[in-house]
Amino acid sequence: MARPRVLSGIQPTADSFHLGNYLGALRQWVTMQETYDAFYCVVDLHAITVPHDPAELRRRSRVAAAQLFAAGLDPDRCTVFVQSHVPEHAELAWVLNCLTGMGEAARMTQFKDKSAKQGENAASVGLFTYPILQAADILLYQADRVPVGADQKQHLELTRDLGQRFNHRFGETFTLPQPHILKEVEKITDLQDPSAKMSKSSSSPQGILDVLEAPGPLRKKVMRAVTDTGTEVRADDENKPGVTNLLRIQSALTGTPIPELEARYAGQGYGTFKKDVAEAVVEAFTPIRERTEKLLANETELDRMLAVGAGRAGEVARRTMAMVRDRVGFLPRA
Ligand code: ATP
Ligand code: LTN
Repeated sequence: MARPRVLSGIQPTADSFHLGNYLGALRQWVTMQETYDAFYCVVDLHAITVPHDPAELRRRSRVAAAQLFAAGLDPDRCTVFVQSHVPEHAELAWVLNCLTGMGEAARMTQFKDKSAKQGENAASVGLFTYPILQAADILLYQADRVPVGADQKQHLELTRDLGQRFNHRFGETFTLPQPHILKEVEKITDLQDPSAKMSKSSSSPQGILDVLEAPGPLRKKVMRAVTDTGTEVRADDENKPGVTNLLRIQSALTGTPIPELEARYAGQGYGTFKKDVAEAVVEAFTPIRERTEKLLANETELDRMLAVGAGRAGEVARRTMAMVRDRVGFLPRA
């Protein structure tokens, strides 16, 4: 029997991925390549929904791809590609745009947040239709599972709704995907503001742990992370959100259950605990940073790996799109 399919994407909108991307998404991508037919893309079409610089986008797309390989995605086990290399993403997005209600799109909370940041009328129409392009990414590959962080739940619901609507109107065409969200790491928070998710577009660089950052600054940021009143290392989302976030990080990185960590640091205060968290982060990131640097030193080879990925992704995408064109009623090209 064929393996179930997985697809996910990540935006090349920063010079490095951060710990939230790594724990919330990337690590699952690496695990899932073993048991799924996996497709992972650097979503550069999504990255231009906000103002951008072309040279920077080109650089960041390569840095993003290099980090994916460096984190453990193996081109022999999964397909890694750049979204704009497969034009069917934009083509399917158009068809889905025409199936989406204005009100339905206007309810997306990420659009509301991001457009509010830019000033109401400054936001692009592309930002408005961002989740519909995301639905196209997923449906194009007939994905069964989509590993993401908790912030993507609503976009996954829209994807299922659009897939179902298409199937209903035009005949069974798309697999309806399930989100794959790991509860323990679904929302890693900002080290300076434990009420906000760690985010590339966050205002405080002190609150973000970047995968490509040097050990010195990483350690400093963990040591300066906002903790809570008291001295007890204990998980308590309500009263100790800062410490709880660090416990989740430490537990995910070392594979030690949280109760065991609580027992280990009992009576020791925050200092020793934070030092150990910092070491766990440095240990996880250092090999990825080193491999990323190596991959970036040979752009020709990196671009070749991405071309192989685009070739494989394109085959699947063209198959789905041929079906979609026919079902929608577009004339075949003679
Ligand atoms: P931005 O904040 O600019 O939207 P981002 O940091 O959320 O960017 P994305 O490229 O949008 O990064 O997300 C890539 C993946 O990482 C998604 O699956 C997303 O859900 C996940 N993710 C992002 N931030 C976190 C976080 N703080 N905790 C858990 N998962 C996260
Ligand atoms: N919107 C997503 C990125 C994304 C994505 C996808 C995730 C674009 N296309 C397809 C999963 C599947 C985000 O993480 N902000």
